[in-house]
Amino acid sequence: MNRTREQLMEAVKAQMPERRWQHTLGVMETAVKLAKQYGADPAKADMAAILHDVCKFWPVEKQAETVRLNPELPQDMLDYDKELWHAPAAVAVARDEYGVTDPEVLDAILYHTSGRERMTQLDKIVCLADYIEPGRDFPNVHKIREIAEYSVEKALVAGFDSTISFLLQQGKRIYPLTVLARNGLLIEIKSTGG
Ligand code: DGI
Ligand code: FE
Ligand code: FE
Repeated sequence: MNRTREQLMEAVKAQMPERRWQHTLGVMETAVKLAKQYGADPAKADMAAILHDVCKFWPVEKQAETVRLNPELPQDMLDYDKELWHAPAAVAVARDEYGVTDPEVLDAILYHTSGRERMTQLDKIVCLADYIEPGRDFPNVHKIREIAEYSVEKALVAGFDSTISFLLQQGKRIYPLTVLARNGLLIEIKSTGG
């Protein structure tokens, strides 16, 4: 509790392989940059980015158990792909082990993988930074980085499109909030004349 930012970073780093820590550093840098560019709080973006994948390398059963022990977290994520579970688990860890109380930061962590229907500016920025941090490499990542130069919403739609296509190819189900997130972003883009 009440650790300095450096102590928090050490604690998170200790829970993952070096490669995932480098990803976390990339998300921090990118999220702060996007926050400044698109009008979110850079300190909140930094905090959410540090913690967003803290549980990624926990055994999946421990991730699921952590979610089950906290009924206020969205239990329905456990009915979908296990890749989603590290996000709600990280909220419990951020709050209970590292003393994070800011609901905006906790929500940005919670929805960093799935997105949600009415994404806040902070949600969008953390989710997009996770897609485009400099270490990321997947088909279309260059295109999404280009779009991120002028529209956070359009870039996120492109990110969700690639994730949804990937899930379809694998024959997997899609968590409904991802579909709602994409629909919501498309409506926002339309209403601002994009
Ligand atoms: O934890 P990271 O690897 O940094 O990235 P992430 O938290 O965005 O996790 C992405 C993975 O989650 C990606 O491989 C796709 C998978 N996934 C499984 N089901 C869903 C999903 N992603 C979304 N957005 N929606 C799903 O329903
Ligand atoms: Fe993640
Ligand atoms: Fe990540």
